[in-house]
Amino acid sequence: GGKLPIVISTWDFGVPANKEAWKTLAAGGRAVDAVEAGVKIPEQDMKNHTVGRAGYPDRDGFVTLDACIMDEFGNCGSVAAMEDIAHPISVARLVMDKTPHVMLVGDGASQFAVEQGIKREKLLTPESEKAWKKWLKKAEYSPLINIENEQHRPGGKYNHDTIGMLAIDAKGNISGACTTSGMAFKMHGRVGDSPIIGAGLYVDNEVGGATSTGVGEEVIRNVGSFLVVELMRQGMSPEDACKEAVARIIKKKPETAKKIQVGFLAINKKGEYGAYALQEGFSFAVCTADKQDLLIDGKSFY
Ligand code: SD4
Repeated sequence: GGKLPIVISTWDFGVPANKEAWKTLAAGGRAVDAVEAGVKIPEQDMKNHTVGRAGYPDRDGFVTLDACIMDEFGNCGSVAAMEDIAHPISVARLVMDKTPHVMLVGDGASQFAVEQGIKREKLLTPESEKAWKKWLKKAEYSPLINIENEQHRPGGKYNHDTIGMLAIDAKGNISGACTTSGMAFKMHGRVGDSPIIGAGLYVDNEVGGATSTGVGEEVIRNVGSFLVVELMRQGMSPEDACKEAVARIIKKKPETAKKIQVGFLAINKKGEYGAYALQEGFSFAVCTADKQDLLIDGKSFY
């Protein structure tokens, strides 16, 4: 670590997302603007069924999106279970910038987005609808452990993958963003960790930032991202802090922990980063002025 600016994000789709965020960082822009721009790439990707507009629906056929953003001043904004709006991260940003609140949910979030000039549109794509109808035949809710990207993992299947992104700008300020369509075929109204400040994302500009991906219920139970940041405050490295947060999940629910994936990604004030996950196969992308990397289980993929 050490070199600034830097942007890191979860999963293979973090690579193109980081590239977009980098444009803002390289131009001397703010980390908060970089992370918003970066995560919009997977949000708008029609092939991505786990984040944004092409996300898989819940079990009743509704696409409901969750996102949050947090800046270097401790400002934060979030939307949860929002329908009919393609870029939840931008609505989360507007909640942060334009309202006295931190979190808007459901219809209220969509209504606010429309008032801010964002277009209401149908999100369920023909492909997502087909996947949902196929799921309905058995209607079994059992999240897959991995999950990743056919591109690099032949045979891999998308089920749940959230983009969590953390950036430090040239001034040394830290911000983060997290956005997801949540667990595919979840119950209608279910909200995961991703839009919850402290669970799916946390930033403290004195210490660092953390974000999570995987089965959100276990992250919420342990206030995962806040825990990782607090452990770094006490002197742990980003990787050790992520590892300890994973250990808490195992300790609290050992049987559940065997069957699911949860991954944490963290960065400290110095720009050192690390990750740890319950199961193997967790990847994250790193972008600085001198490198563009994808790490899978901590090893460089390229
Ligand atoms: C959730 N954490 O809604 C999200 C889903 C997901 O990779 O990540 N996962 O629980």
